[in-house]
Amino acid sequence: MTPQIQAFFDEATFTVTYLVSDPATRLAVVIDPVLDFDPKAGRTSTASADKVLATAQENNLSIVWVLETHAHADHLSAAAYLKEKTGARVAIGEHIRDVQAAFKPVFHAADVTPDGTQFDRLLADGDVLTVGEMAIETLHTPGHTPACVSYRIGNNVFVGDTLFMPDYGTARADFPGGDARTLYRSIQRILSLPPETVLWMCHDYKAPGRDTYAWRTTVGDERARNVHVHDGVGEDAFVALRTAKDRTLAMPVLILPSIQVNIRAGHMSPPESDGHVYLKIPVNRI
Ligand SMILES: N[C@@H](CCC(=O)N[C@@H](CS)C(=O)NCC(=O)O)C(=O)O
Ligand SMILES: [Fe+2]
Repeated sequence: MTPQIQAFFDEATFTVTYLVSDPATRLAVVIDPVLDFDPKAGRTSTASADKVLATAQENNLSIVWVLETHAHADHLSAAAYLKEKTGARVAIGEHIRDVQAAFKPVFHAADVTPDGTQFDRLLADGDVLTVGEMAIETLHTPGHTPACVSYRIGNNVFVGDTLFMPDYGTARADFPGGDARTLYRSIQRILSLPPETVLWMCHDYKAPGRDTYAWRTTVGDERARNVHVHDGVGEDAFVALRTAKDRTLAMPVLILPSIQVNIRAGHMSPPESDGHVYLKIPVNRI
């Protein structure tokens, strides 16, 4: 079984969304869909998600799951929109509960129960979703966030923000609940897969000397030349490098709108008494 994989790159947030389908049954999943958000105007758009829906329709695909690799801190999820349009169910790693518990007080979000019930399915390490002839295995790969998971479908692994392209390195580990040492161990787990395993990134920011975006690599390539974790880089050296780099990074532009929507499985906060929806900016909290 070879899944068909179509990638959609959102240049506003450097995010890659995947439409992965089983050619035999035309059943499909969407991994990490983006809801466009203009923070200057406070306006959403479904243009990016609609491209995924149009491609699914053109190819006669039924989207049955939306899979999140984590509660993204840099873009809003279109999971709720895709669910409304297709009836797909929404799944995420079970440790989303920890992320909800951490952020509920930050946003004083009375409606958010930190039990993951906003999602249709919470995935534990080793859980397998069957979609047509595709077996989608969940690998818990924490470190960037505590709830991060990767999805393995045969020879392909959708790694979320566990790894970036070899010339860029790895994701930051300084968000609440993030941990560089834990990230290193998750990365080693991915890199222990066969060298020909294909790895699909959730983000690409280009890299010095590279002027095109890229999101597909292999375990072998990462082991040979990932600038942060190639073979031979030990845990302590990685932790030192990652921690030093994280000290230089500003918060993502969309972290505040993203997290409050994404812990609600892509739903906005409930409308206020005037019927309108407001997102919050907690002051001096993160
Ligand atoms: N400039 C981007 C940065 C987003 C960001 O922090 N991305 C995370 C993944 S969610 C990361 O690991 N970035 C690594 C880096 O910027 O070097 C933004 O503002 O959205
Ligand atoms: Fe991320």
